[in-house]
Amino acid sequence: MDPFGRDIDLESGIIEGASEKWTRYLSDMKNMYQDQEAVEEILDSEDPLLYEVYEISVPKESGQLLHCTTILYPGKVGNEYYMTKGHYHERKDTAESYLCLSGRGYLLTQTEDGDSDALRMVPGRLVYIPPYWAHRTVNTGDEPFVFFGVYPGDAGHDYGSIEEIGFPKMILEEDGETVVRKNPDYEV
Ligand code: PAN
Ligand code: ZN
Repeated sequence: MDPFGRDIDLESGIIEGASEKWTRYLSDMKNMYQDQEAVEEILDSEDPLLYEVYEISVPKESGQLLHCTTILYPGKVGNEYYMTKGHYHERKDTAESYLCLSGRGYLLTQTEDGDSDALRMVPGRLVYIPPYWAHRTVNTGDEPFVFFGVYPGDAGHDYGSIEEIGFPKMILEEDGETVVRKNPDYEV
């Protein structure tokens, strides 16, 4: 393959040109929110789009780098903000960098040994996800939360354990404030 360039709109996160795009709706991750009554209530009337991911197509091979933008929309399910599913990389020894382009939110991380963290993301802030750390993002603002990510081509995504156990920390709105709380349902 030859070297190439792509244009990324730093506000909207849209990548022009030959990129792949995928989307996630509430129905795709309805069991991952704590307030299941709130989930059912929303799904009775609509199935909101939670986020879109634009990915620049390169071979998913060792030595390549994948680049993508995520556009995570604002909203809540009960008092829990819209979030991504979250995953470990299939090849667990692969890292990832996220650069926040617009909006605001949090990066939630965890390891299989039970370590966890919550890092704030604002435009211009880079967060680094070392190998072996699962990662999820949360939109705590009123605007789309947009970030750019780079990770190894052969990393792959493993959603399985996160679908079952979630993350140790949750980001909630309480009395108009954004708070980081321990996930009461989390068990290793
Ligand atoms: C990101 C994520 C993206 C969507 O590109 O894939 O933000 O989150 P989920 O994949 O957890 O639904 C990334 O971390 N890639 O490795
Ligand atoms: Zn990742």
